[in-house]
Amino acid sequence: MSGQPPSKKQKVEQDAETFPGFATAVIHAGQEPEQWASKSVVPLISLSTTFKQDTPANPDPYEYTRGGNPSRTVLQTCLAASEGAEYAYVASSGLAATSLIIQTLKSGDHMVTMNDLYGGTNRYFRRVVSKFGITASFVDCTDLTNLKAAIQPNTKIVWIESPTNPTLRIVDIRGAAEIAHKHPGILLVVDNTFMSPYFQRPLELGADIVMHSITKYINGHSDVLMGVICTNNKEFGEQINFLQLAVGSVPSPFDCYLVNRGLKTLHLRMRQHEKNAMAVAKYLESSSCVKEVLYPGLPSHPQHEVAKKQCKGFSGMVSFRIKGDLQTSREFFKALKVFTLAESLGGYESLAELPAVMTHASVSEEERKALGITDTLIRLSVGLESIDDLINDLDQALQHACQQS
Ligand code: P1T
Repeated sequence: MSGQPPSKKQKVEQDAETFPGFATAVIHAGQEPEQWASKSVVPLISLSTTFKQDTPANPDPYEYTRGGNPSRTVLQTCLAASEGAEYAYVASSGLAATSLIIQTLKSGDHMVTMNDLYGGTNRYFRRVVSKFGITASFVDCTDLTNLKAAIQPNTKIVWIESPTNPTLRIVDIRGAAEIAHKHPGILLVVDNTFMSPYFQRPLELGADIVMHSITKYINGHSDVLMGVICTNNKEFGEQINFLQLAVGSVPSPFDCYLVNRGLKTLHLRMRQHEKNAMAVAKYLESSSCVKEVLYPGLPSHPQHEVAKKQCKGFSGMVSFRIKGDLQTSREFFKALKVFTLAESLGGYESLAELPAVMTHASVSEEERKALGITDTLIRLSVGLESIDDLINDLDQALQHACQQS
């Protein structure tokens, strides 16, 4: 060390550490070799569905894998540490995690939810949850007065996604928590999938529950479907722990092993996703074939200031509106060579998709129109490839698409 104050560049790199000790937590929390007779440094995959008991009804500590499993415990401990939470519970998909949270409600309860949600979450709330006597108000929570006005005497949950999928709207999480907590018994849930715990920790902003589709950034390798629920609320955690056993939507030990492995590089991956996404967003803003770029890291984003306050970075998701029509979008996808046309996000590989007909096809046309999910809204999950290759790929595909239209 020179003893000189850090240069601006050094400072930016230091700031990239986000939460103190994050990297150590995702590498070491829950991984103690002493928990295994072999002192294995890499956690074991415990495939057994059942565990020997010395006397009847005396688990020590495991009994049957649906209720608990050593590989799951390793992962849950590590995930809890990554979110700064006391408790974490995994489920067999992001939507399975969502459904466990909803199963803590009962008929007659009400929830307030964001109008702009992942299409599958929207479909689950509108077409499944509604059948069980639970009502929901879908409101634009980017304006907190809408959230405040939607609360009813029987409201039990406020559910937000921030940033939203696919329009990357940002909700002021601190503000939402303040409103929810004015009413005893209301819990604020944040779907933190797009940010990962590396860039955003909603529990520290006042949320009660964090949910992730682990399938995305946390696993990061597009080879596992899984979800997680993190909380500091002991009573709520106990209910979810019970539901894991009672409902059974738990992931396999092998999948737990894979996610635990992916988690070790989350901090490194997220930094590079963000670097690449920022470069892509700036390139898109400069392109004459692009009408609008939606990326919370750009000063042009309507909630850029809120994002700066509550996130430690802006992640790797970028959406944009191509000039033209559905055919222009189709030509763009056809010309892509490095980006792959596919649903999902958060893996090391770059993906592109058309939400209106893919991830959000189940959202009604009217809702899509109101949210701006049109035939020309394209969503990118910017991966970890060489940035010049990503930008060149987008550039040639945009030029091809613009010339055709
Ligand atoms: O696919 P699953 O693991 O069940 O997660 C559901 C889910 C929940 N929340 C958000 C914000 C999500 O983006 C998703 C899944 N999303 C996609 C598959 C997608 O391409 O957007």
